[in-house]
Amino acid sequence: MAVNLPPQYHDAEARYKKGRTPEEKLAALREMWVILPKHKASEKVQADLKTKISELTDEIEQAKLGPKKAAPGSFKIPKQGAGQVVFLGPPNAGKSRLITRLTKATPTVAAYPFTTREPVPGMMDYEDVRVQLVDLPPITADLYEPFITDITRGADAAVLFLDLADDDGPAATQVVIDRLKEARRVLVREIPADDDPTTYSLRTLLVGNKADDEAADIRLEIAQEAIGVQFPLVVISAEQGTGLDALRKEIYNLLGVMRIYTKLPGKPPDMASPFTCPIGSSVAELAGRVHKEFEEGVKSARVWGSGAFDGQTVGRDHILRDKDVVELHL
Ligand SMILES: Nc1nc2c(ncn2[C@@H]2O[C@H](COP(=O)(O)OP(=O)(O)OP(=O)(O)O)[C@@H](O)[C@H]2O)c(=O)[nH]1
Ligand SMILES: [Mg+2]
Repeated sequence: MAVNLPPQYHDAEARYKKGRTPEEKLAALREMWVILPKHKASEKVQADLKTKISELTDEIEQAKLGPKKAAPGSFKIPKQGAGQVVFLGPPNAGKSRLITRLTKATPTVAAYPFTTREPVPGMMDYEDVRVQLVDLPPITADLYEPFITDITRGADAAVLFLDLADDDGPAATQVVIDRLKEARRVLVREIPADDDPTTYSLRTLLVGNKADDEAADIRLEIAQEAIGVQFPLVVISAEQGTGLDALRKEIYNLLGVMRIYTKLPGKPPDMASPFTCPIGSSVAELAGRVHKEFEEGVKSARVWGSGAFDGQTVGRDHILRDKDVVELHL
């Protein structure tokens, strides 16, 4: 779908390109954001613009902190699988223990706080897809690794930890939420439609861990009043392995993606390795996932699956549904 951009947008874009300082560039980007029509056809442009605004805002703020406090090397974790989900939480809440339960990764698990110092990725299997989980260092009022700001921008969603074996658990999780907000990372149940481009909202699932503790119920009640209402909640014991099936499903759901199986003409579909794309994606968007150049090139498709579709030919703008089988015609 083509996006018709008003002439003022192009003027602002020219100012962005000519901008000599990050501040000038940011001002132009903000103008572009205001002018940009916000609808489905412009989603890609919106996303690119948001990323640029967010990156520049971070750059300007880190420069203000001076070279010493600015982020050292960044730890970029290349995305793999259906999406990337970061683990955020206070120290000792069981983030690393849970990663060892859900993936083959082996970060150190220890009975003292501040064990994890660097991001550790691992792949979680969920039915026929894989989701990338990233273990991170803890966040407290005094400790916030600057690279968490970078990593959370790249992530698709977050799991926020609540330690049900610690009386200070609910308060410690609230500190995590507040500290991230200072870094313009906002944990939310759903991304708001009028999302502020200078902040980065992350869809978040609250995980109450250590449900095996004898006073876990009381702490859960306290937490539910304070923070439980802000997010969907899953209660687990990483140590005993309870609640993990429900958790896998909720983590996958957080990504807001659907699975599409592709086939070649005259061949059976490839049911072993589906493509994943955002719920509501069109034939053209799926084609772009299969191969970058296919997004422009795809003309039609045959679709099996959703309701009435049993091999019907549809256009490139046809919206696909979860578990459709699709044959792309270029
Ligand atoms: N009782 C109980 N203990 C748990 C559970 N999950 C983790 N633990 C223990 O809690 C301690 C901390 O676990 P970690 O996984 O290292 O915690 P973390 O959140 O990664 O900690 P940092 O790396 O310091 O942020 C360890 O002693 C774990 O064995 C659980 O479900 N129940
Ligand atoms: Mg850890």
